[in-house]
Amino acid sequence: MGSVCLTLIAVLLLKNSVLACKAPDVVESEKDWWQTAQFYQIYPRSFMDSNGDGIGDINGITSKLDYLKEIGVTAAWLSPIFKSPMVDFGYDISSFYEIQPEYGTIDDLKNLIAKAKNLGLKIILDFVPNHASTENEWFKKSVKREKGFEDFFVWHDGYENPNGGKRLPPSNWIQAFRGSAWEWNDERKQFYLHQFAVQQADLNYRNPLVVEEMKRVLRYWLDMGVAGFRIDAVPVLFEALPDSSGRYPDEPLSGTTNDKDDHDYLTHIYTENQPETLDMVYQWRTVMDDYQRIHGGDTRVLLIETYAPAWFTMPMYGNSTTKGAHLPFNFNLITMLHKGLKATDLEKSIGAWLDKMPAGRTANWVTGNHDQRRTASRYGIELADTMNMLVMMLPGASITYQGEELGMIDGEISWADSVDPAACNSNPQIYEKFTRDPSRTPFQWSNSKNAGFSTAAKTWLPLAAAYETTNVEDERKSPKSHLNIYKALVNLRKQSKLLKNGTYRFKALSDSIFVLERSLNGEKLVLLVNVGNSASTINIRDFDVTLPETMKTSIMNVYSTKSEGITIQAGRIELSPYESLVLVKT
Ligand SMILES: *[C@@H]1O[C@H](CO)[C@@H](O)[C@H](O)[C@H]1NC(C)=O
Ligand SMILES: [Ca+2]
Ligand SMILES: [Ca+2]
Repeated sequence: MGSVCLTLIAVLLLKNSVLACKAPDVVESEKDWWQTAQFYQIYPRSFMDSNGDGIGDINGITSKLDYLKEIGVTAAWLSPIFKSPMVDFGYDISSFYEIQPEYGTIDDLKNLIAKAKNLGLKIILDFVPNHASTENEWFKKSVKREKGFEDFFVWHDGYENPNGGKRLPPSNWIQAFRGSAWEWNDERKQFYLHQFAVQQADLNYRNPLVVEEMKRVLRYWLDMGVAGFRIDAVPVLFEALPDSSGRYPDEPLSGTTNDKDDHDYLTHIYTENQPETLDMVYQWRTVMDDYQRIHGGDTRVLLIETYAPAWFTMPMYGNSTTKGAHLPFNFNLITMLHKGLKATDLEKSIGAWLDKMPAGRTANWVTGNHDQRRTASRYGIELADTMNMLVMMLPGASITYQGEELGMIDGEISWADSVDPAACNSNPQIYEKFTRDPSRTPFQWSNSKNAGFSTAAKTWLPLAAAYETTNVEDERKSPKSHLNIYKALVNLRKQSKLLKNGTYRFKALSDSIFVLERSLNGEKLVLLVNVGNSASTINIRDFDVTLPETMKTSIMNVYSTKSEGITIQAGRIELSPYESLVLVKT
């Protein structure tokens, strides 16, 4: 091989050809921006309020772009900012082409995108294709059967009730926020489908006019200069067709709950993960790629929300002939972990993505979002830094939900203060099981009034109690704060070719000790994690005999008593309870 190599160099007279002769795992492939990006989810309603009405807004985000830069963000994804009656806080869109007035104007958005661009930041918008608000003109026209809109939504007569009274819905399907997924419309005298709230009518993707209109929506916002989209609720895009008699199939009982209104009461074989949905995602990818080809500029990305099994999530990346989403969100660090998690759980959940991901695709890591309890509450504040370390050091793109960099915890929202339909459609006894309000409390900028989020007397959701110590201003001052650990991780990630291009190995060394190793050109970086509450002494050369005898500490979490840059024996590393530690070569 060596001589072939030399011959090649001699023949081609290329100075750098020697690289091509090394083993495949050391080729430093050029990566596109999104493949190593640090994505940051902004929940606009709770990020920053610029005009004192207690509600976050676009100008508030613009005023905090320096902060995004400070924490190393590549691209910020904004949860929906479109016109909406706010039944589901913007996920019920009454005009896909307009900005919700309380969030600002189109000009405010243009200003945000322009200022972000000056700082080298990209803005990504939320695309909510599955449904429109029943306040949307499209729905109103569909109710009236106006030409072109007759079949914009999923309509059905339902069935006569043999006992008399109200007509029966077309099938037993249940919506995400409790109760039937079918709602009677007395004007059109038919049921319409809503997989989410009654006010969120499912669009009919079997209608080519809907498909075209939604592509127009994508191009409209691409024209404003956005860098791509996060696509909401993709698995529920298509539903099964009715049979030849026009009857939609009932879904089978799951057997996991007796609560007949709970979405989990049924197994969703007809309302989720239908094959047509994959093709729609591929078509949206074509919209992105065509746009870039025509207008130039950087790759416009698609990040896809898919709470689905791997057999459906992985094909979202595309198949052998057609490209799909750049990044279908990897929710394994949410769905496969729980409080009291063990190192073996980490190994399983990480492996479940990396082992199943098709070759040549880019991984991504998510630990929280606006639909989940806060990471630091779900797994305990002990693991707040550890989860950030994993997200930043595992191969591929990282995704941070606003406040995770601070170790923000859930707010405590009473029944009276609850506003999330997932909570409000239940009752005071059970709402805490369903509510998403606790992770949506205002962002914590400082320990002053309303955590510096707003000057209003009352904010749209109450502040989380922890803001007096967990906030940007205070954490900036403390060297071992969650924020400063996060920033150190980001710096490491930005500087490290190894983290961008290196190979990976990971393993649970015991119930409580997890190790992740990244390697490139003989360089090695090790993340050691103790998820348990007792101290442990380990020999990481048992895991990798090629590791040097001594290594140097780099980044530690708040449970570590070690200092940065000290030399330790790889054969005998003492880890404190909950200690996480990044080691580099001396
Ligand atoms: C890939 O997806 C496209 C679009 O859905 C489809 O037409 C094609 O048959 C698929 N190819 C393979 C190999 O599955
Ligand atoms: Ca405001
Ligand atoms: Ca649907």
